[in-house]
Amino acid sequence: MAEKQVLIWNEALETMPRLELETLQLARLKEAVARVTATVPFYKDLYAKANVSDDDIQSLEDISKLPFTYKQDLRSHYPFGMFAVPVGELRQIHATSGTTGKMTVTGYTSSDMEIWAETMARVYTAGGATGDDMIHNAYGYGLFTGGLGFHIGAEKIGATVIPVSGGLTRRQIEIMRDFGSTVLNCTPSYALVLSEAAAEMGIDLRTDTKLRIGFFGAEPWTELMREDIEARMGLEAYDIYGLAEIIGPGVSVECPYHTGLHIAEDHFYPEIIDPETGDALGYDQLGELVFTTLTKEGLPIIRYRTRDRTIRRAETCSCGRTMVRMEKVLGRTDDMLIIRGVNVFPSQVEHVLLEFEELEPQYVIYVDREKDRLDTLEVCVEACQPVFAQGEAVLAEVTRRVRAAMQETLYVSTIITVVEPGSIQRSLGKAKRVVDRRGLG
Ligand code: DLL
Repeated sequence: MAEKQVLIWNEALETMPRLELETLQLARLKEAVARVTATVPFYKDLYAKANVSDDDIQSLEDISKLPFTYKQDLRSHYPFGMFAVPVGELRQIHATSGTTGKMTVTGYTSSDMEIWAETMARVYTAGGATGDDMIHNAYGYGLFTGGLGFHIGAEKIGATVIPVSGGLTRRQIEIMRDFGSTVLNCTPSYALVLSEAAAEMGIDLRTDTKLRIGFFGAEPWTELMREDIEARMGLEAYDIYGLAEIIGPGVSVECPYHTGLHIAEDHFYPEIIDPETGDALGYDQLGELVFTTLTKEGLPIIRYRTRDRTIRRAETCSCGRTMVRMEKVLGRTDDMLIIRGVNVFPSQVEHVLLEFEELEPQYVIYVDREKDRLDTLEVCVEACQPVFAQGEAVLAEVTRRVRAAMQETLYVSTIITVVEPGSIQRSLGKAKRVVDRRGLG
């Protein structure tokens, strides 16, 4: 493989000899388990029931003696029940939407914010960004961790950040061209939308802008999409992964060799397990990613089931980092859909539909990603007979109201198609409610 220019933010930690790293991880793991047992009633009860404690952790493999933490645990302790510090010690709060309409809330102490900035500084540096860069940050600012996570990392490396957030696509193109943006942060699907808008405006992003690096994540994307984005934008595309429960963006990122995403293992301990049995799987085996935060104070979390499916790779990387890599996320073990970076659960859709007396509880969700377009979410649902018989004007009005209710719950626009009763195929076994045509996973 040809040699690449490699920059490393924190050489001492990111290239630490494995043995030293594992010693550090073990010490931090024991400490984290002791801390959550002392400060979070949920963990105190969980470990008492399982009859385990930090004393049982004598090696990193011993982590498998501890029970898992699930998204549902965070939901049932909404909003702050899983926090290990008084709310007043938090500096920032973020949240993501969920199945029951309840959000998953995460919070950061000063020290957590520092860890987040550090891991995001590693991300930028891994992709070759420096303090000289003009960073166009098109991830959404707000409760979503994308915007602010990328923002604090840009500040940390001393770059200039344009906090443009999402939307107003044409204006974004003008900003990129006129301000001289060199780095672009957004979801991969939004990168395609940007490139399409640029073409419509007669702007060639490869020659009319200074873009050179892109950090794309928050949703699954394929190698083909990478090639497409790189060709249209004239930049090098890096995959970045993370989740709000663990820290937000910054859990792992590619280096210039693009042979998987290096995990910030000194802060986030990764495991791969069999999602059915919960048993630990080794390197090179496909399974569900599980993370333990080793250093977080606000919302420490032990053995969190991410539901993301991937493979860990242990071979040393030409970039010199010793941190293990995970392959691009292949999809999820559960049914959560990610539409334009927003998490959507089929059960949320069902919940909205069942509120309408005018509808039958028969529906199919179609997810599409047409070439160069954002993901579309279509909900096809049957009207009940008396409503259907009233004709087009009534159906149009119902459609409008369902669309509005869906937008309010999902935070994403949907196409609603109300069809004749009986026209959606019935199933003898489990109903297939979701047809994902994006070809991922
Ligand atoms: O999406 C954090 C983030 C923001 C990552 C910006 C990268 C860039 P959540 O909203 O909590 O956090 O969603 C987390 O998104 O469990 C994965 O299923 C998915 N995901 C995140 N990054 C990637 C990626 C942010 N690079 C969920 N590839 C995760 C595939 C990803 N899926």
